[in-house]
Parts: sequence; structure tokens; C-alpha cells
Amino acid sequence: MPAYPFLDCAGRPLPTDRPLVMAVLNVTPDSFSDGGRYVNPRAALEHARGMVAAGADILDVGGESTRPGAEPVPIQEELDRVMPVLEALHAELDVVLSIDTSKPEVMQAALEAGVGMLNDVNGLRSPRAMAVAASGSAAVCVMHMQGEPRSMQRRPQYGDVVAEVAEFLVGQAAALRARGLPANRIVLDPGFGFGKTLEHNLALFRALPSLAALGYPLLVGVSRKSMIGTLLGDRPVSERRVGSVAAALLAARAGARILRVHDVRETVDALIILRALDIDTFREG
Ligand code: HH2
Repeated sequence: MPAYPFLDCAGRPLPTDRPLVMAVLNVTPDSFSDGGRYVNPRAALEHARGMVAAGADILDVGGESTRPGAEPVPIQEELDRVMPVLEALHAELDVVLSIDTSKPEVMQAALEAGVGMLNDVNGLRSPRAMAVAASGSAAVCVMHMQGEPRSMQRRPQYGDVVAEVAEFLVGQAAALRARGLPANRIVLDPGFGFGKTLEHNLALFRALPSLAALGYPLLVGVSRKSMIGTLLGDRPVSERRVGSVAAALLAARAGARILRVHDVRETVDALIILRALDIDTFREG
């Protein structure tokens, strides 16, 4: 567990002593679960309002799908997708905004538009991304990915997946600290489904308590992903909601502090029940 009581998202504190809900808002034509639905800024804003009303703590806006096989999007196209939405959200909603991007140019523009978190599926591996992260005051989510979206699911291979993912995350966190980021602006994420087979994902999920003990809040994103579909007997994306909420609850119980989800109301409800009934996770003292 982190040794500090809050995460600093560009001056906005978020508590780290309870699981927070990060709502997914993809303004892309091709995301695996909500692609094409919120490309229009008005539709995106409407959906965002609903997710905030349902209890989202963070809105994670993405303009480039990272699903397996996805092709990269040019910088200007990604900016054109996300900036109008970020600006409208910032003007209207009282919630921490996160930008889901690996491009330093998009990070920079999003910081200027007031985002409180940079969420990089590439784990700040680009030195320019790291420099942008260090120049702002937003929190940073370092996610592990083996390879790149276009080819990452072809043949993922590890000796010891848990050890290798942990080593990468701790190393990137140390690099950010060396550039002056305080610990309370860093979040770690093992990156479920990013260059991982089902067995790799299961090993990482079972290791969540040890990953949560690395000294930074842990983010877990399994919502509607293929690991849920496979475990349920190859269910289509539209029928993975209950499985996703169940996995989010187990992640919370294992120490995850940010749950990245599509189904906000359902996840918030489940967390309320967990808090009320689960003496192990929420024992005082
Ligand atoms: N998963 C996705 C995208 N961004 N960021 C973090 N930190 N952790 C994740 O697990 C994660 C992420 C993929 O999900 P989604 O955004 O729904 O799909 P797509 O990449 O197709 O837009």
C-alpha cells in the first residue's frame, strides 16, 4: 500500500485508502468495446455526465485504440479527437480528467487543457514522454506492455511474468522520481491484455497483492477484456459486464486502488456492497 494518503492530480487530491473508479471514455471509431459511440463531442459529454453522476472519480479520455492489432493514429488526428472533448469536460465537470495516450504532443496539449493524470500504456518508455510528465504537475500512470498494440498478442513470452512486470514498473517509477516527480504522483499498472496470454494475465491477477505492495497505488484495467470473455467461454464483449464487475471487486480486495472500467454504475454499486460486507478488506486499523 502507498505510504501517503492521497494522489496528487495537478493539485486535486484523490484518496488512496479506498478503491477509486476510473471511467473509460474512448473517442475513437474503433475501440474494442465502445468504439464509434462517443466520437461526436456532444455524445461524449453526455456519456461523461452519466458516468460522473454514477460515481466516477476519474474520466480517462482516449483518442487511439490500443486493442490488439490496432494501427497507430497520426498526432493531429488524435489531437482533433480528444482536445474538444477534454476542453468541454474541463469546462463543465468537477472531476479529475486523465488522458490515455503515449504521444508526448498529446500529453502536452492535454496538460494545458487541465488534465490531472497522464495514462500511458507505453509506460513512459519514450524519453520525451517522460520529460513532458516531469514538466507538469499531473499524476502519471505507468502501464506495462510487451511489444506494441499492432503485434503484442502474436507471441507474448516471459520467463517470470510477475517478476518482469514488477521490475519494469519499479524501474520506470524510479526514473520518474529521478526526474523530480514525487511518489504521490505515480500510479502503476500491470497492463492486463497488453502482450499477455490468458495464463500471463491470471498469474498477474493472482499476484495483485504483491504488486500493490510496490509502494505506489495500483491501477487495474480488466473491464470487458478478452480474458473475461475467455473465462466465460468466449463471450462477446457485450456480455462481459458481470464478469468484469466481479473481477474489479476481486482486484479491489487484492489491493488495487484505481479500477479502470466501462460500467461505472455497476462497479460503484459492487464496491458499496464490498465496503459494507467485507470485513477483511475494510477492517479498521
Ligand atoms: N486498457 C486499455 C486502454 N488503456 N490504460 C491503462 N492504464 N490500463 C489498461 O488496462 C488499459 C488502458 C484498453 O481498453 P479500452 O480503452 O476499452 O480499449 P481500446 O484500447 O480499444 O480503446
